[in-house]
Amino acid sequence: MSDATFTEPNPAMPRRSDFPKGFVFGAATAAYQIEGHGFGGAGPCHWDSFAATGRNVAGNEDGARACEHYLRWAEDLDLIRDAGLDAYRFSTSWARVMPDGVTVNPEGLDFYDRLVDGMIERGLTPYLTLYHWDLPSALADKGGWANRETAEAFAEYAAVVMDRIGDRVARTATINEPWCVSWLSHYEGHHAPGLRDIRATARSMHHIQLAHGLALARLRAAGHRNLGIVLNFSEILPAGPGEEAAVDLSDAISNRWFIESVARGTYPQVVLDGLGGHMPQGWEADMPTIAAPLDWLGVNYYTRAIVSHDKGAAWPATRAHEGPLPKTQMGWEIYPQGLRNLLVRMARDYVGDLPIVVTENGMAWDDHVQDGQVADAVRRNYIAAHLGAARQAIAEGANLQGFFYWSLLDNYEWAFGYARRFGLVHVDFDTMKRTPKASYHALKAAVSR
Ligand code: IFM
Repeated sequence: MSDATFTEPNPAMPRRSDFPKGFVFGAATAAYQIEGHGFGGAGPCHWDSFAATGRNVAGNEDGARACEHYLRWAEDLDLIRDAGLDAYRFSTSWARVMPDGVTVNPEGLDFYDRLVDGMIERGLTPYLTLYHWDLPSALADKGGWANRETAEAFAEYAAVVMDRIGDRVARTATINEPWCVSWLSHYEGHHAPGLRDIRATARSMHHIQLAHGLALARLRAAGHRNLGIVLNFSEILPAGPGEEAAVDLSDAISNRWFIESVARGTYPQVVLDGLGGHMPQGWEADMPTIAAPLDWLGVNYYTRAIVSHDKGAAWPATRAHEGPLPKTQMGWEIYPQGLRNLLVRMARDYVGDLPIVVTENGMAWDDHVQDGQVADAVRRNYIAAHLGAARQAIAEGANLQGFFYWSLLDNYEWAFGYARRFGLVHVDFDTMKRTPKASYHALKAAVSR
Protein backbone atom coordinates (compact mmCIF):
# COMPACT_ATOMS: atom_id res chain seq x y z
CA MET A 1 0.00 0.00 0.00
CA SER A 2 1.47 3.38 -0.93
CA ASP A 3 0.54 6.94 -0.01
CA ALA A 4 -1.33 7.12 -3.31
CA THR A 5 -4.01 4.87 -1.83
CA PHE A 6 -4.90 7.58 0.64
CA THR A 7 -5.62 10.21 -1.95
CA GLU A 8 -7.73 8.11 -4.28
CA PRO A 9 -11.13 9.70 -4.73
CA ASN A 10 -12.98 6.55 -3.73
CA PRO A 11 -10.66 4.40 -1.57
CA ALA A 12 -11.60 0.81 -0.85
CA MET A 13 -13.07 0.39 2.64
CA PRO A 14 -10.91 -1.99 4.69
CA ARG A 15 -12.86 -4.74 6.40
CA ARG A 16 -12.68 -6.24 9.87
CA SER A 17 -10.81 -9.24 8.44
CA ASP A 18 -8.02 -6.89 7.23
CA PHE A 19 -7.13 -6.13 10.86
CA PRO A 20 -5.54 -8.34 13.51
CA LYS A 21 -7.87 -10.61 15.46
CA GLY A 22 -9.41 -8.78 18.40
CA PHE A 23 -9.02 -5.33 16.84
CA VAL A 24 -11.68 -3.07 18.39
CA PHE A 25 -13.96 -0.89 16.28
CA GLY A 26 -15.94 1.77 18.11
CA ALA A 27 -17.47 5.20 18.17
CA ALA A 28 -16.65 8.03 20.57
CA THR A 29 -18.49 10.90 22.24
CA ALA A 30 -18.00 13.22 25.21
CA ALA A 31 -20.39 14.10 28.03
CA TYR A 32 -20.80 17.86 27.59
CA GLN A 33 -21.16 17.51 23.83
CA ILE A 34 -24.11 15.11 23.90
CA GLU A 35 -25.72 14.57 27.32
CA GLY A 36 -27.56 17.81 28.00
CA HIS A 37 -25.85 19.48 30.95
CA GLY A 38 -29.18 20.90 32.10
CA PHE A 39 -30.47 17.46 33.13
CA GLY A 40 -29.81 15.32 36.20
CA GLY A 41 -28.41 17.78 38.70
CA ALA A 42 -25.13 18.60 36.94
CA GLY A 43 -23.40 21.66 38.36
CA PRO A 44 -22.25 24.63 36.31
CA CYS A 45 -19.01 24.10 34.43
CA HIS A 46 -16.57 26.49 32.78
CA TRP A 47 -18.05 25.75 29.34
CA ASP A 48 -21.41 27.11 30.53
CA SER A 49 -19.89 30.46 31.46
CA PHE A 50 -17.60 30.55 28.41
CA ALA A 51 -20.64 29.98 26.18
CA ALA A 52 -22.67 32.61 28.05
CA THR A 53 -19.99 35.19 27.28
CA GLY A 54 -20.70 36.93 24.00
CA ARG A 55 -18.58 36.18 20.92
CA ASN A 56 -17.03 32.97 22.30
CA VAL A 57 -19.38 30.40 20.74
CA ALA A 58 -21.27 30.55 17.45
CA GLY A 59 -24.86 31.52 18.20
CA ASN A 60 -24.01 31.69 21.94
CA GLU A 61 -24.98 28.00 22.06
CA ASP A 62 -24.20 25.84 25.07
CA GLY A 63 -24.52 22.20 26.12
CA ALA A 64 -27.65 22.55 28.27
CA ARG A 65 -29.70 20.36 25.93
CA ALA A 66 -27.11 19.05 23.45
CA CYS A 67 -28.37 15.72 21.99
CA GLU A 68 -30.47 14.87 25.07
CA HIS A 69 -28.36 11.75 25.42
CA TYR A 70 -29.05 11.88 29.17
CA LEU A 71 -32.65 11.01 28.29
CA ARG A 72 -32.06 9.05 25.07
CA TRP A 73 -28.99 7.01 25.98
CA ALA A 74 -30.68 3.65 25.40
CA GLU A 75 -31.56 4.58 21.81
CA ASP A 76 -27.98 5.79 21.27
CA LEU A 77 -26.47 2.57 22.60
CA ASP A 78 -28.81 0.63 20.31
CA LEU A 79 -27.41 2.61 17.38
CA ILE A 80 -23.84 1.61 18.29
CA ARG A 81 -24.78 -2.06 18.68
CA ASP A 82 -26.77 -2.03 15.44
CA ALA A 83 -23.75 -0.61 13.59
CA GLY A 84 -21.89 -3.81 14.44
CA LEU A 85 -19.34 -1.86 16.49
CA ASP A 86 -17.57 -3.48 19.44
CA ALA A 87 -17.03 -0.61 21.81
CA TYR A 88 -18.19 2.80 22.95
CA ARG A 89 -15.83 5.53 24.13
CA PHE A 90 -17.70 7.91 26.44
CA SER A 91 -16.72 10.39 29.11
CA THR A 92 -18.01 11.11 32.58
CA SER A 93 -18.70 14.73 33.42
CA TRP A 94 -16.87 16.00 36.49
CA ALA A 95 -19.53 18.71 37.02
CA ARG A 96 -22.30 16.09 36.83
CA VAL A 97 -20.60 13.71 39.27
CA MET A 98 -19.44 16.52 41.59
CA PRO A 99 -21.49 19.66 40.90
CA ASP A 100 -19.33 21.82 43.17
CA GLY A 101 -16.14 19.96 42.28
CA VAL A 102 -16.08 18.09 45.59
CA THR A 103 -19.49 16.81 46.74
CA VAL A 104 -20.88 13.73 44.99
CA ASN A 105 -24.22 13.96 43.16
CA PRO A 106 -25.63 10.41 43.46
CA GLU A 107 -27.90 11.00 40.46
CA GLY A 108 -24.82 11.64 38.32
CA LEU A 109 -23.06 8.44 39.38
CA ASP A 110 -26.31 6.48 38.94
CA PHE A 111 -26.54 7.72 35.35
CA TYR A 112 -23.08 6.41 34.43
CA ASP A 113 -23.76 3.17 36.26
CA ARG A 114 -26.89 2.63 34.11
CA LEU A 115 -25.01 3.67 30.99
CA VAL A 116 -22.20 1.17 31.53
CA ASP A 117 -24.66 -1.62 32.33
CA GLY A 118 -26.54 -0.65 29.16
CA MET A 119 -23.35 -1.11 27.13
CA ILE A 120 -22.64 -4.49 28.63
CA GLU A 121 -26.23 -5.67 28.06
CA ARG A 122 -25.74 -4.82 24.39
CA GLY A 123 -22.36 -6.53 24.12
CA LEU A 124 -20.49 -3.20 23.85
CA THR A 125 -17.12 -2.72 25.54
CA PRO A 126 -16.97 0.48 27.63
CA TYR A 127 -13.97 2.81 27.10
CA LEU A 128 -14.02 5.59 29.67
CA THR A 129 -12.50 9.07 29.57
CA LEU A 130 -12.51 10.82 32.94
CA TYR A 131 -11.96 14.41 31.78
CA HIS A 132 -13.30 15.72 28.52
CA TRP A 133 -13.37 19.39 29.51
CA ASP A 134 -16.35 19.91 31.82
CA LEU A 135 -14.48 21.54 34.72
CA PRO A 136 -16.84 22.44 37.61
CA SER A 137 -17.21 26.23 37.89
CA ALA A 138 -16.37 26.10 41.59
CA LEU A 139 -12.87 24.90 40.64
CA ALA A 140 -12.63 27.32 37.71
CA ASP A 141 -13.35 30.10 40.23
CA LYS A 142 -10.21 29.09 42.13
CA GLY A 143 -8.03 29.33 39.04
CA GLY A 144 -8.96 26.12 37.21
CA TRP A 145 -6.04 24.37 35.58
CA ALA A 146 -3.69 27.22 36.46
CA ASN A 147 -4.11 26.10 40.08
CA ARG A 148 -2.30 22.97 41.26
CA GLU A 149 -5.22 22.13 43.56
CA THR A 150 -7.34 21.31 40.51
CA ALA A 151 -4.95 18.47 39.65
CA GLU A 152 -5.27 17.14 43.19
CA ALA A 153 -9.08 17.43 43.09
CA PHE A 154 -9.10 15.56 39.77
CA ALA A 155 -7.43 12.53 41.36
CA GLU A 156 -10.20 12.43 43.95
CA TYR A 157 -12.92 12.69 41.29
CA ALA A 158 -11.22 9.94 39.24
CA ALA A 159 -11.23 7.65 42.27
CA VAL A 160 -14.94 8.30 42.94
CA VAL A 161 -15.94 7.48 39.35
CA MET A 162 -13.75 4.39 39.13
CA ASP A 163 -14.96 3.15 42.49
CA ARG A 164 -18.44 3.05 40.98
CA ILE A 165 -17.90 1.88 37.38
CA GLY A 166 -14.23 0.85 37.16
CA ASP A 167 -15.13 -2.82 37.59
CA ARG A 168 -16.89 -2.81 34.20
CA VAL A 169 -14.82 -0.53 31.94
CA ALA A 170 -12.23 -2.13 29.68
CA ARG A 171 -9.86 0.83 29.32
CA THR A 172 -9.77 4.16 31.13
CA ALA A 173 -8.15 7.39 29.96
CA THR A 174 -7.49 10.12 32.50
CA ILE A 175 -7.50 13.24 30.27
CA ASN A 176 -8.69 13.92 26.75
CA GLU A 177 -6.33 16.12 24.69
CA PRO A 178 -4.28 18.03 27.27
CA TRP A 179 -3.02 20.37 24.49
CA CYS A 180 -6.61 21.61 24.06
CA VAL A 181 -7.13 21.89 27.81
CA SER A 182 -3.99 23.99 28.18
CA TRP A 183 -2.56 25.71 25.08
CA LEU A 184 -5.75 26.08 23.05
CA SER A 185 -7.71 27.32 26.07
CA HIS A 186 -5.13 29.42 27.96
CA TYR A 187 -2.82 30.69 25.20
CA GLU A 188 -5.04 30.89 22.14
CA GLY A 189 -8.27 31.51 24.08
CA HIS A 190 -10.39 29.39 21.72
CA HIS A 191 -11.83 27.12 24.41
CA ALA A 192 -12.94 27.66 28.03
CA PRO A 193 -11.70 29.50 30.01
CA GLY A 194 -10.77 31.61 26.96
CA LEU A 195 -7.56 33.06 28.33
CA ARG A 196 -4.65 34.60 26.42
CA ASP A 197 -2.08 34.46 29.17
CA ILE A 198 1.35 32.87 29.06
CA ARG A 199 1.55 32.34 32.81
CA ALA A 200 -1.79 30.52 32.96
CA THR A 201 -0.65 28.56 29.88
CA ALA A 202 2.57 27.37 31.50
CA ARG A 203 0.77 26.38 34.66
CA SER A 204 -2.10 24.61 32.91
CA MET A 205 0.34 22.74 30.62
CA HIS A 206 2.02 21.33 33.72
CA HIS A 207 -1.03 20.85 35.94
CA ILE A 208 -3.01 18.93 33.34
CA GLN A 209 -0.12 16.47 32.99
CA LEU A 210 0.15 16.33 36.77
CA ALA A 211 -3.60 15.65 37.04
CA HIS A 212 -3.04 12.64 34.81
CA GLY A 213 -0.12 11.43 36.93
CA LEU A 214 -1.87 11.92 40.27
CA ALA A 215 -5.01 10.15 39.04
CA LEU A 216 -2.93 7.29 37.65
CA ALA A 217 -1.22 6.79 41.01
CA ARG A 218 -4.51 6.93 42.88
CA LEU A 219 -6.23 4.47 40.54
CA ARG A 220 -3.30 2.05 40.57
CA ALA A 221 -3.26 2.10 44.34
CA ALA A 222 -6.96 1.13 44.26
CA GLY A 223 -6.13 -1.82 42.00
CA HIS A 224 -7.49 -0.48 38.70
CA ARG A 225 -5.85 -1.58 35.47
CA ASN A 226 -5.78 -0.66 31.77
CA LEU A 227 -5.08 3.00 32.50
CA GLY A 228 -3.94 5.48 29.86
CA ILE A 229 -4.25 8.99 28.47
CA VAL A 230 -5.61 10.38 25.19
CA LEU A 231 -3.32 12.80 23.35
CA ASN A 232 -4.11 14.68 20.14
CA PHE A 233 -1.41 14.99 17.51
CA SER A 234 -0.91 16.82 14.23
CA GLU A 235 1.86 16.22 11.77
CA ILE A 236 3.68 19.55 11.46
CA LEU A 237 5.13 20.44 8.06
CA PRO A 238 7.12 23.46 6.84
CA ALA A 239 5.49 26.15 4.68
CA GLY A 240 8.76 26.35 2.72
CA PRO A 241 12.51 25.85 2.91
CA GLY A 242 14.37 27.02 6.00
CA GLU A 243 11.44 26.55 8.38
CA GLU A 244 12.98 23.74 10.46
CA ALA A 245 12.98 25.78 13.68
CA ALA A 246 9.30 26.74 13.30
CA VAL A 247 8.38 23.10 12.65
CA ASP A 248 10.42 21.94 15.62
CA LEU A 249 8.86 24.45 18.02
CA SER A 250 5.29 23.85 16.81
CA ASP A 251 5.82 20.11 17.11
CA ALA A 252 7.22 20.58 20.61
CA ILE A 253 4.21 22.65 21.74
CA SER A 254 1.50 20.54 20.09
CA ASN A 255 2.94 17.05 20.29
CA ARG A 256 6.17 16.51 22.21
CA TRP A 257 5.27 18.36 25.43
CA PHE A 258 2.53 15.84 26.10
CA ILE A 259 3.97 12.54 24.84
CA GLU A 260 7.51 13.22 26.07
CA SER A 261 6.34 13.98 29.60
CA VAL A 262 4.24 10.83 29.96
CA ALA A 263 6.69 8.56 28.12
CA ARG A 264 10.04 9.96 29.35
CA GLY A 265 9.40 12.38 32.19
CA THR A 266 10.79 15.41 30.34
CA TYR A 267 9.43 18.53 28.68
CA PRO A 268 11.04 19.79 25.45
CA GLN A 269 13.64 22.42 26.32
CA VAL A 270 12.59 24.64 23.42
CA VAL A 271 9.16 25.11 25.07
CA LEU A 272 10.58 25.53 28.57
CA ASP A 273 12.80 28.28 27.15
CA GLY A 274 9.74 30.13 25.83
CA LEU A 275 7.60 29.69 28.92
CA GLY A 276 10.50 31.14 30.90
CA GLY A 277 9.78 31.91 34.51
CA HIS A 278 6.09 31.10 34.26
CA MET A 279 6.33 27.43 35.12
CA PRO A 280 5.08 26.64 38.63
CA GLN A 281 7.84 26.41 41.21
CA GLY A 282 9.20 22.93 41.80
CA TRP A 283 7.61 21.41 38.69
CA GLU A 284 10.64 19.19 38.15
CA ALA A 285 9.74 17.12 41.21
CA ASP A 286 6.41 16.14 39.60
CA MET A 287 7.96 14.56 36.51
CA PRO A 288 8.27 11.00 37.88
CA THR A 289 4.56 11.12 38.80
CA ILE A 290 3.65 12.27 35.28
CA ALA A 291 5.82 9.58 33.69
CA ALA A 292 4.44 6.63 35.66
CA PRO A 293 3.98 3.62 33.35
CA LEU A 294 0.88 3.59 31.12
CA ASP A 295 -1.07 0.53 30.03
CA TRP A 296 -2.12 2.04 26.72
CA LEU A 297 -1.98 5.26 24.71
CA GLY A 298 -4.96 6.92 23.01
CA VAL A 299 -4.19 8.86 19.84
CA ASN A 300 -6.59 11.45 18.40
CA TYR A 301 -5.82 12.48 14.85
CA TYR A 302 -7.61 14.78 12.44
CA THR A 303 -5.23 16.73 10.21
CA ARG A 304 -1.79 18.25 9.64
CA ALA A 305 -0.47 21.77 10.20
CA ILE A 306 1.76 23.81 7.90
CA VAL A 307 3.85 26.43 9.68
CA SER A 308 6.49 29.09 9.22
CA HIS A 309 8.40 31.50 11.41
CA ASP A 310 6.43 34.71 11.99
CA LYS A 311 9.11 37.36 11.84
CA GLY A 312 8.81 40.03 14.51
CA ALA A 313 6.01 38.27 16.39
CA ALA A 314 6.23 37.40 20.09
CA TRP A 315 7.17 33.86 21.15
CA PRO A 316 6.45 31.30 19.81
CA ALA A 317 6.53 33.42 16.62
CA THR A 318 5.10 30.74 14.38
CA ARG A 319 2.24 31.08 11.98
CA ALA A 320 -0.11 28.52 10.42
CA HIS A 321 -0.71 28.42 6.65
CA GLU A 322 -3.65 27.11 4.70
CA GLY A 323 -2.73 23.94 2.83
CA PRO A 324 -3.76 22.87 -0.67
CA LEU A 325 -5.57 19.59 0.15
CA PRO A 326 -9.35 19.09 0.20
CA LYS A 327 -10.81 20.27 3.50
CA THR A 328 -13.57 19.25 5.89
CA GLN A 329 -16.31 21.56 7.20
CA MET A 330 -13.81 22.60 9.91
CA GLY A 331 -11.41 23.79 7.22
CA TRP A 332 -9.03 20.97 8.17
CA GLU A 333 -7.05 19.34 5.36
CA ILE A 334 -7.80 15.66 4.75
CA TYR A 335 -4.40 14.01 5.18
CA PRO A 336 -4.73 10.31 6.06
CA GLN A 337 -1.02 9.52 5.73
CA GLY A 338 -0.49 11.76 8.77
CA LEU A 339 -2.24 9.11 10.85
CA ARG A 340 0.10 6.40 9.60
CA ASN A 341 3.13 8.62 10.21
CA LEU A 342 2.08 9.52 13.76
CA LEU A 343 1.25 5.98 14.81
CA VAL A 344 4.58 4.74 13.51
CA ARG A 345 6.38 7.65 15.18
CA MET A 346 4.68 7.02 18.53
CA ALA A 347 5.64 3.36 18.51
CA ARG A 348 9.19 3.97 17.27
CA ASP A 349 10.13 7.00 19.37
CA TYR A 350 8.01 6.86 22.50
CA VAL A 351 5.93 3.85 23.49
CA GLY A 352 7.45 0.83 21.74
CA ASP A 353 5.11 -2.12 21.95
CA LEU A 354 2.55 -0.47 24.28
CA PRO A 355 -1.01 -0.89 22.98
CA ILE A 356 -2.15 2.16 21.00
CA VAL A 357 -5.78 2.96 20.24
CA VAL A 358 -7.00 5.58 17.77
CA THR A 359 -9.48 7.12 20.18
CA GLU A 360 -10.74 9.79 17.75
CA ASN A 361 -10.67 10.26 14.01
CA GLY A 362 -13.44 11.75 11.94
CA MET A 363 -14.66 14.69 9.94
CA ALA A 364 -17.33 17.39 9.95
CA TRP A 365 -19.47 18.00 6.89
CA ASP A 366 -22.55 20.07 6.12
CA ASP A 367 -24.87 17.06 6.13
CA HIS A 368 -28.58 17.20 5.38
CA VAL A 369 -31.41 14.67 5.58
CA GLN A 370 -33.15 14.16 2.25
CA ASP A 371 -35.92 11.62 1.88
CA GLY A 372 -34.88 10.12 5.22
CA GLN A 373 -31.25 9.62 4.14
CA VAL A 374 -27.93 11.42 4.55
CA ALA A 375 -25.62 10.95 1.55
CA ASP A 376 -22.18 11.61 3.06
CA ALA A 377 -19.89 9.81 0.61
CA VAL A 378 -17.08 12.15 1.60
CA ARG A 379 -17.16 10.80 5.17
CA ARG A 380 -17.24 7.21 3.96
CA ASN A 381 -14.11 7.96 1.93
CA TYR A 382 -12.47 9.74 4.87
CA ILE A 383 -13.04 6.69 7.08
CA ALA A 384 -11.84 4.27 4.40
CA ALA A 385 -8.63 6.24 3.85
CA HIS A 386 -7.87 6.58 7.57
CA LEU A 387 -8.57 2.90 8.24
CA GLY A 388 -6.16 2.22 5.38
CA ALA A 389 -3.56 4.39 7.09
CA ALA A 390 -4.16 2.54 10.36
CA ARG A 391 -3.59 -0.79 8.63
CA GLN A 392 -0.36 0.48 7.17
CA ALA A 393 0.86 1.59 10.62
CA ILE A 394 0.15 -1.91 11.93
CA ALA A 395 2.08 -3.40 9.01
CA GLU A 396 4.99 -1.12 9.94
CA GLY A 397 5.04 -2.30 13.54
CA ALA A 398 2.68 -0.11 15.57
CA ASN A 399 0.78 -2.15 18.16
CA LEU A 400 -2.53 -0.55 17.20
CA GLN A 401 -5.44 -2.32 18.86
CA GLY A 402 -8.49 -0.22 18.07
CA PHE A 403 -10.10 2.58 16.09
CA PHE A 404 -12.91 4.84 17.31
CA TYR A 405 -14.74 7.11 14.91
CA TRP A 406 -15.44 10.65 16.19
CA SER A 407 -18.29 10.96 16.66
CA LEU A 408 -21.30 8.71 17.04
CA LEU A 409 -23.68 11.69 16.85
CA ASP A 410 -23.67 15.21 15.47
CA ASN A 411 -23.11 17.20 18.64
CA TYR A 412 -21.93 20.38 20.37
CA GLU A 413 -18.68 21.21 18.59
CA TRP A 414 -17.46 23.60 21.29
CA ALA A 415 -16.84 27.14 19.97
CA PHE A 416 -18.67 26.20 16.75
CA GLY A 417 -21.88 25.34 18.63
CA TYR A 418 -24.08 22.89 16.73
CA ALA A 419 -22.94 24.08 13.33
CA ARG A 420 -20.32 21.40 12.63
CA ARG A 421 -21.56 17.85 12.05
CA PHE A 422 -19.08 15.04 12.84
CA GLY A 423 -21.62 12.25 13.43
CA LEU A 424 -22.13 8.85 11.87
CA VAL A 425 -25.69 9.64 12.90
CA HIS A 426 -27.42 12.90 11.98
CA VAL A 427 -29.21 14.70 14.82
CA ASP A 428 -32.06 17.11 14.18
CA PHE A 429 -31.49 19.52 17.06
CA ASP A 430 -35.15 20.63 17.08
CA THR A 431 -36.81 17.22 17.23
CA MET A 432 -33.76 15.20 18.44
CA LYS A 433 -34.49 12.64 15.72
CA ARG A 434 -31.49 10.45 14.95
CA THR A 435 -30.88 9.44 11.30
CA PRO A 436 -27.96 7.10 10.52
CA LYS A 437 -25.94 8.52 7.62
CA ALA A 438 -24.62 6.57 4.62
CA SER A 439 -21.23 6.46 6.36
CA TYR A 440 -22.85 4.63 9.32
CA HIS A 441 -24.10 1.96 6.93
CA ALA A 442 -20.72 1.77 5.14
CA LEU A 443 -18.86 1.30 8.42
CA LYS A 444 -21.41 -1.27 9.50
CA ALA A 445 -20.88 -3.27 6.29
CA ALA A 446 -17.10 -3.13 6.86
CA VAL A 447 -17.06 -4.26 10.49
CA SER A 448 -20.02 -6.60 10.73
CA ARG A 449 -19.05 -10.15 11.57
O1 IFM B 1 -15.25 17.52 19.17
C1 IFM B 1 -13.89 17.42 19.42
C2 IFM B 1 -13.64 16.54 20.64
O2 IFM B 1 -14.31 17.02 21.77
C3 IFM B 1 -12.17 16.49 20.96
N1 IFM B 1 -11.39 16.15 19.79
C4 IFM B 1 -11.66 16.85 18.57
C5 IFM B 1 -13.14 16.83 18.25
C6 IFM B 1 -13.41 17.59 16.95
O3 IFM B 1 -13.02 18.91 17.05
